[in-house]
Amino acid sequence: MEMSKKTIDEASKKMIEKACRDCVETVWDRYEKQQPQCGFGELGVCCRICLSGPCRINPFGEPSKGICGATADTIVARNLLRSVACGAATHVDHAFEAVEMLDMAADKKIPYDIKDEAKLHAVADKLGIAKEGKDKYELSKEVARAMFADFAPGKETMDYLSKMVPQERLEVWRKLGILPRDPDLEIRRVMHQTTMGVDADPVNLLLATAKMGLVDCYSGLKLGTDVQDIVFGTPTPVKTEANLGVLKKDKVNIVVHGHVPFLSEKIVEWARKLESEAIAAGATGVQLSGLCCTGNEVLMRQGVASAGNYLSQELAIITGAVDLMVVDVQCIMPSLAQVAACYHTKLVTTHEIGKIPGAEHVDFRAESADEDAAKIVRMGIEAYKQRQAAKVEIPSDKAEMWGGFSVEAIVGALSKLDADNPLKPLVDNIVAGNVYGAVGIVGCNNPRFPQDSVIVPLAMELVKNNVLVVVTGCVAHALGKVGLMSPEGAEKYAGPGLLAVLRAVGEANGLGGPLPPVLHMGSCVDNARIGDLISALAAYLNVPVPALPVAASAPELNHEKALSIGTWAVDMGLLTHIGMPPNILGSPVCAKVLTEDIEGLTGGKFYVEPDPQIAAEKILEHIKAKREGLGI
Ligand code: NFS
Ligand code: SF4
Repeated sequence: MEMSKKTIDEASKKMIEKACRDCVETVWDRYEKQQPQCGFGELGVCCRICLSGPCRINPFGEPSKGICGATADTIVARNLLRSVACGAATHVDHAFEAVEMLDMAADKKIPYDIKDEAKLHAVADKLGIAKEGKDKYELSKEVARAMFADFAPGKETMDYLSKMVPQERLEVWRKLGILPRDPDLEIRRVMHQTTMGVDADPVNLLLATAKMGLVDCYSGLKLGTDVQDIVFGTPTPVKTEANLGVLKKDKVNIVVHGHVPFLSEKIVEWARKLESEAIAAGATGVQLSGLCCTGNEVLMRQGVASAGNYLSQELAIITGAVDLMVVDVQCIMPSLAQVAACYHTKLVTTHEIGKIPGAEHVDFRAESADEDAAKIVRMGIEAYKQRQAAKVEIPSDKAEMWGGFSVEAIVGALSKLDADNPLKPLVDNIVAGNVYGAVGIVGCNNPRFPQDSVIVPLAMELVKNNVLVVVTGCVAHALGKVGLMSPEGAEKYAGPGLLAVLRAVGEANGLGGPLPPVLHMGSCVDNARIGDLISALAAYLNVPVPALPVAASAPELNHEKALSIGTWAVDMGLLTHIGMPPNILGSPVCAKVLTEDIEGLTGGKFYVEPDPQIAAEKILEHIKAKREGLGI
């Protein structure tokens, strides 16, 4: 496999070459060994839901049905629904743990405080909880109870949905019959609905899929984001750096990887506290960096540098300079244990559901978070002493990257232009055409695409055409590395209209330069922030969400989570670009409903296009049509 098929990132290229020299297998080697991948699986027409199977459908003839009689449409729709439900389950589980943390923090049972009272008050207001006479712990307790109540049966739908979304969306979803009751019931129901001999109707299965998108956001993304803001603080703009060049030769390098900030925030705290022990061990200090979404969480709130995205996780270890990588859940390649074994790197798992043979497991608990985090950081300092200098090669590549653009931070920055009506300057500029529209680019890397090769040109093209880009997830790391998330990136890449607006906001905020043209809104869970932003814009303009000149994109989607988030984006009424079809092409019905018919129901639809230039054109056309619809 040629290098150009693996990545477009210079640091990655160097480390892939080093992997070859060091005889270390990487994701691309395994990808190659999997070729050709199973055509039935790719089309989604393989079923192994019951023990009569596995069954597979021949899209060109016989067999046209599984042993039970299930058609390709049924099998594809069932498989998709299960995937989306699994994506939703990860976010719901993450959010549930966060609510448990909030509840324990309110009882002062764990060493986490309630940092953001303003956010706590904002959430309490939305939920209709009276604040008067309650301190932050009492109020947090009530808020946590209200959140827990969303996991119990008895309501038409979750409060976190009905009280948080535009009324117009609520009506659309009610009419479609896709309002979820509670997340656990709905996920359980999907398991039931998709087992052998229950639902054979692809349209009914696709409606359940749309419902899972709502479970994903309102019992997952939004709930998790709000709780994490309450506990750790709502992000504000912060400057840091991105790419493997952030690793430091003379420091103890600790990399956090995974998703949940309850672990990574404590690691950050203890890495700072134990700096003197690192110095005593012969290093000049501790250098922390992050991968994937937990990297985004600590980047947004603590300014921790980004080591890279999904496809860089093995490469970080291949530098030979990572002393310890600590992981929790999701997107962690099991191969990390084998890669770490080729170096001195300590790989530490921390979550009861996320163990990897070959890694050391530290049972990280909220109650003993300080002791556990200190222990892990000390393991890193110990490992540093074993570092093999001859194996260390850190690429010099890195770029300035800004993060921390929560909705609150964006509104705060805009309020410097208009204190009474902060959204007005943005909307006025959209109306005037200086800002042509906005696109949320989110999601993963996938070895089917050279790393970042769809993400980067797509973002470049949109920014050049005066589209404001907001990002989360692994896309943020990709665009940070190429300099699109710095003031300099605005000067270099933004179209003239957009640049003028970014300059005006930057100047009003005393930044001494423009805002970056690509705003980092956080982890994948933080996609809820993008939802809040577009809801605020729709409310300001008094139009339904699908009328806005905006779109969503997951150019290099990989995880089931990307599917559940994308489904929610379609529920929101957005054109949702994806770089590849999610194993559905074996069903003409599913493909047509998801890319065409659903638009008549929610206002949104999926659009599949692997070529970033073509995708950018289509997205720009879409924005143009929406602008015309608004008469601007
Ligand atoms: Ni999102 Fe984040 Fe990255 Fe994809 Fe994985 S880290 S939660 S799923 S691969 S963007
Ligand atoms: Fe085959 Fe039907 Fe069983 Fe699926 S549910 S494995 S199609 S018999």
